Amino acid sequence: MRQSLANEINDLIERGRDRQLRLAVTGLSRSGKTAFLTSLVNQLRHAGLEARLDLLPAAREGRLLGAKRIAQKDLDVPRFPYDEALAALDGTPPRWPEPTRGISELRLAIRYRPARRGLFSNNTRELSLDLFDYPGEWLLDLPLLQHDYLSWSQSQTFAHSPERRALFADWLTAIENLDPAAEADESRLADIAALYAKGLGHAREAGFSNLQPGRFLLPGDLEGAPVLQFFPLPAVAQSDRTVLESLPESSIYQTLVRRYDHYLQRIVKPFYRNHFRHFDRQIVLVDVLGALNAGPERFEDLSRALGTLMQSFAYGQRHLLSRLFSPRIDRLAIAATKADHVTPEQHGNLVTLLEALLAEPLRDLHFADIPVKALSLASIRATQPQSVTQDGRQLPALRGTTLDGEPSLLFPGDVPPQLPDATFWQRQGFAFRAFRPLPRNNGVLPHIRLDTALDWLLGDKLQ
Ligand SMILES: Nc1nc2c(ncn2[C@@H]2O[C@H](COP(=O)(O)OP(=O)(O)OP(=O)(O)O)[C@@H](O)[C@H]2O)c(=O)[nH]1
Ligand SMILES: [Mg+2]
Repeated sequence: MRQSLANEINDLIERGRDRQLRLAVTGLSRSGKTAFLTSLVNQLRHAGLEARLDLLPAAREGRLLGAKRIAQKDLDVPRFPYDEALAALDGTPPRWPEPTRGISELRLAIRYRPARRGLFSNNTRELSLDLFDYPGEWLLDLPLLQHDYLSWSQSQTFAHSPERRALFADWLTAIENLDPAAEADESRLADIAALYAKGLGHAREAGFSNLQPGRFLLPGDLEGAPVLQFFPLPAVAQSDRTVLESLPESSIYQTLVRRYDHYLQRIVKPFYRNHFRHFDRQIVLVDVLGALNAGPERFEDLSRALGTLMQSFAYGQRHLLSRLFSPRIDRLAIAATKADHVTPEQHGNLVTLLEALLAEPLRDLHFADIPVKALSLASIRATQPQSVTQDGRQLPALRGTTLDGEPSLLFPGDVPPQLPDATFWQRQGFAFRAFRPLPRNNGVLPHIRLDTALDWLLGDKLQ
């Protein structure tokens, strides 16, 4: 206890001196968090030497001296597998880093020379940057903190989505005649929970994002534990709360309530308390192109998932969650990742589309007076832009190598500048394929605008 108080005080002093920055890299699964972190470490390691960070003034002015990984604070959290990620990217053929299965941490010491020289003109300074990585699926649990079992059940509607209903068909059949007041049967509940988890898995494969609880998709060490054996009961939406609450302890309803509460108290809350508090800056990574590729229903689903997710971050004092999160994030970036999937003249549209997708949370952030920058980036480039001549006209195209090793030259399509209407999907849609990452150049991962993101997120601390 005393030790942790000492740590807290130490942290405060460090932050007071402007020497420590905690950056939350937030994004749903496959949004590009691990690629972003890997590239961030790689660029900062090579800053001042081989890295191309012209849009970061400290680098451009030759003041950024590089970065080094240092011992992290929480010794019981694994270290971010940077070397493994690089080994995959350096492989023959180059591979993308593996999807993340657990939490890992990273602390970087960034060394720089201040812009204004003081009395001791050659003094260098250090900024320590704390980062952590986690499976995107787990982030989806954040909105659960705003719900109790009943309101969560009520929020799980399937009525408006025939596609979702089809994906969850087995589970929906299993709960059709389930009486919440009936005596709970352990093995039956376990079977139904397994069907629910299977439905979530199908929905994820089909490209949906708004999937809860996240641990059902990636249980980690909780595989098979009863705490993961619950599911919503959409049928209770019309029921009276007091009637439900007076059901016996052994009823299905009360059993599910207990498990949900346990999940919230023992899994979700500690996860956020230990890892999502005390951030100074945040970058929200969004795979806009992936959602565009997947079709209209998934696109709306992503917008909803991000909306509820960002609402849960208490930037002000309005939320119940402000007790869990300190409202310290004073600057935020939102980024459309994998921008190298489209030709450069589409990047502007990608940003306005991202802003449209996040319109609701952006309004809240504006209200809370939090400065936000929207941008598109590629943490690790996989394509090269190239112009091709067709019918005497110069057209932009992309050259890359598909994951199967096929060289490919294509124009992936126009990105709509606003939320697309039905005609967009009918007329054109959008199609991109995954490409192999490009090899490192002089040890540095090729990127697009990672320096812009770094400048916004930590440039002022390097002055
Ligand atoms: N072309 C391109 N593809 C990228 C880029 N960043 C990520 N990707 C692709 O997106 C996939 C997911 O990226 P990750 O960084 O693993 O995503 P994540 O957010 O860590 O995902 P989880 O660990 O599952 O939560 C990668 O395997 C790549 O195929 C990029 O800058 N350019
Ligand atoms: Mg990851």
